[in-house]
Amino acid sequence: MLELKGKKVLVVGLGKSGLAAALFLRRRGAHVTVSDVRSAEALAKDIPALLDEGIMVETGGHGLLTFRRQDLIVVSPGVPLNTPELAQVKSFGLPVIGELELAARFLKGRTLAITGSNGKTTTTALVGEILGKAGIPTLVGGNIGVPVVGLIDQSTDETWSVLEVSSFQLETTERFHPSIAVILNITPDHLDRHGSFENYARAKERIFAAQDEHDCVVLNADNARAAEAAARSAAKVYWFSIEHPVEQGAWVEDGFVVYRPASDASVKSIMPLRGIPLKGAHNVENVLAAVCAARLADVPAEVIRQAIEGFQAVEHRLEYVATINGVEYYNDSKATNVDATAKAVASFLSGIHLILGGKDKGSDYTQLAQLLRARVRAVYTIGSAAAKIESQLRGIVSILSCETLENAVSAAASAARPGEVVLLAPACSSFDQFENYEQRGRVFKELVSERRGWKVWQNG
Ligand code: UMA
Repeated sequence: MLELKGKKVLVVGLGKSGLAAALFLRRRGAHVTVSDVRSAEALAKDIPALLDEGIMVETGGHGLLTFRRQDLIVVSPGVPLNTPELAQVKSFGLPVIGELELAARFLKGRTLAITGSNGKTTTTALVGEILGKAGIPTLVGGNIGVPVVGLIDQSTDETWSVLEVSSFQLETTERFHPSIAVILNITPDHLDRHGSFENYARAKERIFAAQDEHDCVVLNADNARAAEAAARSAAKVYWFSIEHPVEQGAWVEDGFVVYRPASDASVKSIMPLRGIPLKGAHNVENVLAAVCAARLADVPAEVIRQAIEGFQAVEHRLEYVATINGVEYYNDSKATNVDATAKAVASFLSGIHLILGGKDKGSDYTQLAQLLRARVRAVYTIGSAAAKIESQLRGIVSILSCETLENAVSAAASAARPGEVVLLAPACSSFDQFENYEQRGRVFKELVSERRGWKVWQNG
């Protein structure tokens, strides 16, 4: 276990992870400093609690001296490792770990970790639900919004921690060792941070770096880059596929989700596809991955079926909002990359009014061209990525430049006819206009609700 007592530890970034890590480190006897680029005013709500605990706080930028005076640096996932101060102290040999790695050194019990470019929050929530229904002491956290250090005190030797882990978190892991690791898919995302698709994919593969032959890894047989990772894994490999049977793992056969624990074992039916309450083929993949993971954690098939049938869509993931004047509104604010948007669009056959835009991450929006042509009536652009999206998609689909989400909802609602869909699946991050994707999703839902009020008032 990592010795913290009396150690000087710097926490970089004072978001959810940084706050939780700083308080944890302090309770374990470390001398803690927190450094954040935001101003003291912007961080005002958290600073008093930190000062009360005897934690020092540096705001408005990172000071090289602050970084140099430490024994250990714990970095928040959103802080790039090429941040100059970090890069410099790293080159001096100072240990730099992330909040996930810190937590992994103290978390008791076993870990089931889920990564992927898309679907990881839904799958994490679903697996957490299944294990909980099976009576297993389960904790759920990670990129889903709950820092993993916050789970440590509740964990026991019997606990399964079901963790959503991102490439940002995996970049700084060393001994993070899940008993079961899942890679749902690897498609381009966060290229601005990782520099290339291959760097990003390699960060994802770190999920199984510490695993051995006693552990399991679950991979998507239909996603080329995720499947390729098998060659570098020391763990037992299980597969899932919506296209064909797999040697060991889960797939779809004659309208049923089926599972086979080993190539020489018999195939067991888990549930009918129509029992899955979530929209879209990508959610069938998420269910297949969850079935594999849960079977590997020894959950009986019947419990898995019941838990899946009772599962509700997670907020901001293709979340149904309302039907107003025959037009359905869906909030997929979590579609923060091109692939996620493609999956959301593919969940509806036609008549889609699609809200796209936000902060660009170096994405190629032309990859949406075919789907947009076939299914989307109009695109409504918002945010700083609008000009790039418009230039890449010009001539493919009708595009209306809206700047704000408010304008986009209003324009889409006016244009949509009964039976059509207004879909927020922006393919970009939210940070240019919103605090995060959750706030963007909430604002969308409020704007939709206001329209409902307006219509009622008009009719009345
Ligand atoms: N900051 C600095 N210096 C920098 C950059 C940022 O000081 O160079 C500061 C910011 O001013 C801010 C803080 O760092 O105060 C933010 O830290 P953070 O971005 O790590 O945010 P947290 O609130 O700690 O949230 C993080 C994850 N955020 C990111 O990975 C960007 C959350 O995932 C996660 O839920 C949370 O930890 C708990 O584990 C969000 C996310 O967008 C949902 N994840 C990406 C994704 O899903 O695509 C990976």
